[in-house]
Amino acid sequence: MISKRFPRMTAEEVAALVPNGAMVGFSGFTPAGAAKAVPQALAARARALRAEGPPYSLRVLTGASTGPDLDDVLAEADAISWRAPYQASRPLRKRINEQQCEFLDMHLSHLPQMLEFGFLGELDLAVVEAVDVTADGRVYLSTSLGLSPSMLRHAKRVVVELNAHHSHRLWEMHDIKILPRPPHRDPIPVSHALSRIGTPFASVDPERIIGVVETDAPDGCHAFDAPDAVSARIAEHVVAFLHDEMKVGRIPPDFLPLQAGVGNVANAVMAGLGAHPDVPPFVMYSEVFQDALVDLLYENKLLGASATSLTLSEPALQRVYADMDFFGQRLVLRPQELSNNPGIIRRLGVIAINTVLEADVYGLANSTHVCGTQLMNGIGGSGDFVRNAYLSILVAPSTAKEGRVSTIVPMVSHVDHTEHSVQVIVTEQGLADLRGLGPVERARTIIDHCAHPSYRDYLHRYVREAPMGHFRHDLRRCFELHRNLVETGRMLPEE
Ligand code: 0RQ
Repeated sequence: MISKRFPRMTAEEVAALVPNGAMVGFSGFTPAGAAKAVPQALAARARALRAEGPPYSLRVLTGASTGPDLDDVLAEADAISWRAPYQASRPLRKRINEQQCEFLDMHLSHLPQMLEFGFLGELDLAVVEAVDVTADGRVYLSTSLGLSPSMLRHAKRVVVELNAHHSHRLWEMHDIKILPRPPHRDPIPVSHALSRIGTPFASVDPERIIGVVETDAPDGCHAFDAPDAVSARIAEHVVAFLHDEMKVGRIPPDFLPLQAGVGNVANAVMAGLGAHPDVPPFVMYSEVFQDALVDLLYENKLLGASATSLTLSEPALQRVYADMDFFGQRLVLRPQELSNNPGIIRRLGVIAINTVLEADVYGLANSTHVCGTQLMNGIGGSGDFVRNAYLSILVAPSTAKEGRVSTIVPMVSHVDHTEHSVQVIVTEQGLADLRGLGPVERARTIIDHCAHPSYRDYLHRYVREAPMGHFRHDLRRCFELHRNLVETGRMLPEE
C-alpha cells in the first residue's frame, strides 16, 4: 500500500532543494530502475541557473550506467562535476575525456562498502525509483537494486520516485540484505544462484523521506540486434569450448553458473549456449538479466538467474510482467554487493564471459580506455567476475574500426585485467586456451588463434625481436601500433 504519510512533490520542487555541489545518488543499474523525473528537473535547473550566472553542478553516484533520462540530460546540461562508478553515456563520456567532469572508475561490488564507510563523502540526497513505499519505511524497488539499498541507508534525505509503469509484483524477485560491517561478517549463505537470504524490500528511516514524486515511464532499455557474423562466430567458439570442457570433466555434468557481460556478443553467446543440444540446463549468477534469457527460461534451458537488474527491452519486460507466477520464482535480484560478490562468485564456480577493447599477446586486457587515454564506459562489474571466476573468458572482435585497429596488441595501453586472472581469449578468428601456458607459449597461442591474419606477422616479429626476459617486451616499440593509430588513424600502414 502506497503510504499517504509522505508529501507528494513535483520533480521541480525536489530540484529546487538541491544545492550546487551536492552529492546526489540516483537509483539505476543500466537504464533499469533509474530515477527518471528528478534528474531531468535538475538538468533544467542547471540550465536556468547558468543562464543567470551562478554555477550549478552535482556529484552523481548510481549503481552503474543509467538511461538517457539521467546521465545524458545531466551531462548535456553540464550539471555533473564528479561521477562514479560506471557510465555508458556519449555526452558524459565526451565531458569526462575533456576533463570537465571527474570520473572514478570502480569495481561495482566495492561501492556499497565504500559508501558505508564514507570513502566518497556524505550522500546529501538519494532519489530512488520504487513501486511502493510504506509509512514505516519499507521501499519496494523497481527493476534494479544496485546501490539503492545502501543509498537509502546513508543518504541524509531521500526522495522516492514512484513509477506506476512497473509491475507491483517485482518484489517477488527481490532479495535484499546489507552486509554487516567488517570484521563482523559471517559467511554469506548463498550456496546456489537462487538462494534467498534477505527481505523483498529495502529499508529507510521514514523521517528522512522528504517526498514522493509520481511517474509513469518505461526504463527505455534497447533490444539487441540479431547477432552479426562476428558475434555469432565468437559465440560458436565459446560454446564449443564449454561443451568440450564438460565432455572432459572440467565442467561438471550439471554445468556451472554463467555470467555474461552486456552487449551483442554476450547476448549471442547466451543464445548459442541455449540452442546447443548437448549443453545441459544451467543457471546464471550475473549482473544483468537481458533479453535472450527470457526465451531460455521458457525453454527450460535456463533454470533461473541471479542478477541486480532486469535490463529488458519493453516487449521483453512486458512478457515478464504478464507471467510473474513463472518469472517471480526463477529470478533473484540482489544488491550489487551480492550479485557481484567475489566470495560468492568463487564459491559457485562461475564461468564469466566479458568483452574487452583490447588484449595483449600475454593476456593482459583493457576494457576501458582507447589508446590508454580515452574512456569508453568503465570497468563495471567485469573486474569482479574476471578476477574471481572459475573460468574467465574474454571476448572481442579481432579488429575494430573496419580493420584499422587490432584488438590484439603487443602491450595493452591500459590494464584492467591482468594475465593472472584471464584463462581464455576469444575472437572470431579462434580461441586461445591459456591455462598452464607461460609467456612465450601464451604469445604464440594468442597471436595464432586470436589476432587477425593481417596483424599476425607484425605481432610475431615484435615478440621475436624484443629483448629477452620472462616477458619479452621492447619498451621502445610496445606502443608503436597505438602511436600509429593516434598519429595516422590506423595501426599499420595500408598494404
Ligand atoms: O566504437 O561506438 O564508435 O562504434 O568501441 O565496441 O565492438 O561495439 O563492443 O558494445 O560490446 O563494447 C569493452 C566497450 C565493448 C564494453 C566494451 C570501439 C568500437 C565501438 C564499442 P563505436 P563494440 P561493445 C558487466 C560487464 C566494460 C564493462 C563490462 C564495456 C566501441 O563491453 O564497456 O565488461 N566493457 N561490464 O569500434 C579503439 C579498440 C576498440 C575500439 C572497440 N581496441 N580501439 N576502439 N572499439 N575496440 C556489465 C556492467 O558492468 C553493467
